[in-house]
Amino acid sequence: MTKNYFLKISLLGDGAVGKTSLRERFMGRGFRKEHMMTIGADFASYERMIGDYKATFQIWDMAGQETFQSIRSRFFRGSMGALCVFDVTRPDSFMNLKTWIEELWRHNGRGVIPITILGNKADLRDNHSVSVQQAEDYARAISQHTKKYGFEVVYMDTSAKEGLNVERAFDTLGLTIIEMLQKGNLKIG
Ligand code: G3D
Ligand code: MG
Repeated sequence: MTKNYFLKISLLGDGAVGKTSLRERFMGRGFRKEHMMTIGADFASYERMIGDYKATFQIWDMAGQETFQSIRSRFFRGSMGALCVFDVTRPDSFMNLKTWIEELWRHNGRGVIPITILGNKADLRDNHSVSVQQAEDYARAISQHTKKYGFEVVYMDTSAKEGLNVERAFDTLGLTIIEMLQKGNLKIG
């Protein structure tokens, strides 16, 4: 019997960058979600094969409470990895990722856990947008720090609207978490 990996993944980033849209695009609209009122968040589960691995994604999404610091720290508790989302047309949402990621690592209870950086709304990219080059440089800089924890950080352009790289984003993060679990680099429980 194949082992089933349980993956608790958080979606983080400023309001309106497209977190909920990415999740809906990944899981389809008919999924069941539950609301955790105490932390203003929804979570939904989704089973899926990543290559030869069987994975159950439990995806946590903030229900419009992105600006409340106290809620943010509780939201991250128990995460095993995160998709860190900004909107390519809003450079401020890119700048703010630094704070989001610091909070994730401080409050999840396992320390420096895997992340993937997503520049969403790539379908709207123009000359004023955050460039792929800028975002890749940022991911490379963070990787210098995370390498010693056993993983590297990748950047992807996404579009929840057009479906660009949506499955690839979740699978890449999922696979990184599975490899960390296999190597014993991620605390469970
Ligand atoms: P959030 O969960 O991060 O707050 P949402 O963001 O998923 O609610 O998305 C915010 C708005 O951006 C929504 O528009 C949504 O349709 C739009 N959006 C999300 N992803 C994309 C994308 O990849 N491309 C484009 N063009 N739009 C996107 P509305 O108008 O419904 O508020
Ligand atoms: Mg949302």
